[in-house]
Amino acid sequence: MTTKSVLQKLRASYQPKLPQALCGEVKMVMGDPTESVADQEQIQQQFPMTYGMPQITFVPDDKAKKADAKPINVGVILSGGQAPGGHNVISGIFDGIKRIHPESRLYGFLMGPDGLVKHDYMELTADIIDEYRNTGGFDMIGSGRTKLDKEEQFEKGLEIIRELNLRAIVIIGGDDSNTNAAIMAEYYKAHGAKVQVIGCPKTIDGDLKNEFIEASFGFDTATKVYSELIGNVERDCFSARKYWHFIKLMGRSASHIALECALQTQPNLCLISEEVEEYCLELSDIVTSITNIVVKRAKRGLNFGTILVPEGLIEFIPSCKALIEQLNEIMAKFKPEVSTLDPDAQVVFIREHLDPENLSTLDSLPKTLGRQLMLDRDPHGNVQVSLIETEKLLSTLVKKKLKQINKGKQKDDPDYVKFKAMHHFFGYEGRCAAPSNFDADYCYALGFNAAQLINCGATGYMSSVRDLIKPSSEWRCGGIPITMMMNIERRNGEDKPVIRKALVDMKDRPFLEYSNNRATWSKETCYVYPGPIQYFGPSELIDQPTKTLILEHTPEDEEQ
Ligand code: FBP
Repeated sequence: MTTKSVLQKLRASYQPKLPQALCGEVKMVMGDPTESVADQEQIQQQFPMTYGMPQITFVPDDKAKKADAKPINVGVILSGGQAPGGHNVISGIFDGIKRIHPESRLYGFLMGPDGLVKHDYMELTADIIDEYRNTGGFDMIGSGRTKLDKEEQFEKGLEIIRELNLRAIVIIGGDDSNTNAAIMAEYYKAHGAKVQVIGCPKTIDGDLKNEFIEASFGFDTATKVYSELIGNVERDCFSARKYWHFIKLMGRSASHIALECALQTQPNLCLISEEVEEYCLELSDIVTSITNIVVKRAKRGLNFGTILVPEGLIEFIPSCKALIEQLNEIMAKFKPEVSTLDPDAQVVFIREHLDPENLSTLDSLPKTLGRQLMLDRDPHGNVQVSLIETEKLLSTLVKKKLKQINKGKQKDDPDYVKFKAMHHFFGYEGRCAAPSNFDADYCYALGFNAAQLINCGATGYMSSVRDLIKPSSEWRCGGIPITMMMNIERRNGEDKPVIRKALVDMKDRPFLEYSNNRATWSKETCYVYPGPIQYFGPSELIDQPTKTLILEHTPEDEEQ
């Protein structure tokens, strides 16, 4: 028996607010046939059975006669990195299928997609579900990053699906895992296996979003946790007035997390990877812009500051991007050869296969960074950016530049630029936090909605809950065909159909809000201290969604 904190005990009784659309009997409304966001022909060719399906919307239908419902058995998989609210998606599915029929059963596959292939599972009964309601983490059944896209895996899965008489599998994951959900749905449909596959949008990174999926769950809570921490660092920084804090933030490729945290905490600088790419900024340009801010503040006696660095930055610096792309190709192509070599021999081998231009980029980077770029990719072919210490790289290069600027000056000269750096990486600190009210409600609705999608026979769909800045009772629920979000991208040295990642768009309001304010925030000290997530109290304190969501979905003329 584990000891529970007071908050855990009180939070267990929180009843997530269910959208009105899902409170009683529902009617399914089908939209028009759909198309993928790009590369329509190729996507259609690869998904002949599930391409073009209509969008589904659920509307309340009190007059609907309860059909002769049968029990539904469902299997659930948590896939990829942890994100606050995963347990509520599972409890939503559980309550959803139990409402359809009290004898329905839910099975959790253990430690991610591997659990399905290895037939490692547990039945999730009411007492287990109740233990985990409104809690952070994925520890109810564990998670994993195994890529689920091979015929053998699907066939192994089918054995246990048949044994447990599962009507559906729900995959709770990010863009890669939901891409695999679509591949799996297509495979089972094409092979006449009567099992449905439904995806749920999870990732703290916030990059699984589009017109129909307004947010991935976990982004709200994680950014609130990081913003609390950044606010605390800023206040320390403003109290001591002697350090520059370089704070790297998770988020893999996209800079949504860094941007949201910047909007919440108003640091002196927030680098946005997408902007770096747009303006073809090289590492030296970034270092110059940071140094300029440090020097300007120093002139006003402000030898301190806070800088947010998105963890994927390095992949967006054009020369580094070209280098990483070629490294990805080489490492995928020569995987068997490279894996037998010791680390030093691996570096020699890879260097020998690089183009001269990429080799010279590699040589211009500090040795440790070069090594970090050559580390193993994750099972989906991504560079493990959380292992790359960009925050330290930047502060070291700024220090070097300041050394030149300070050359010939004494430390007590009035124009000597003082610079002491501190480093932080906030990522794992936020992924398992107790979900905010927003994530607790949103996740529960996603799960409950997934049960409805299963009940209406959908497969290859993502659970979609929209109108998220409205009160949760007004949220719109339904399903979006996963193929609709796909395009073709280069992965592991091959062209693959994948869900298009949503990067920060510089025309969108969250970025514009930052760029309109950044000059003031860099010069002055405008820090905001958001404090910890609150779970009890007035609605304005406990139910606020992210600034990103509000800016993206509130028409400008409706803003107060
Ligand atoms: P998902 O895309 O699976 O949600 O994971 C996101 C993430 O938290 C990234 O922000 C981070 O770069 C990565 O996972 C870290 O991966 P790991 O947990 O394997 O160290």
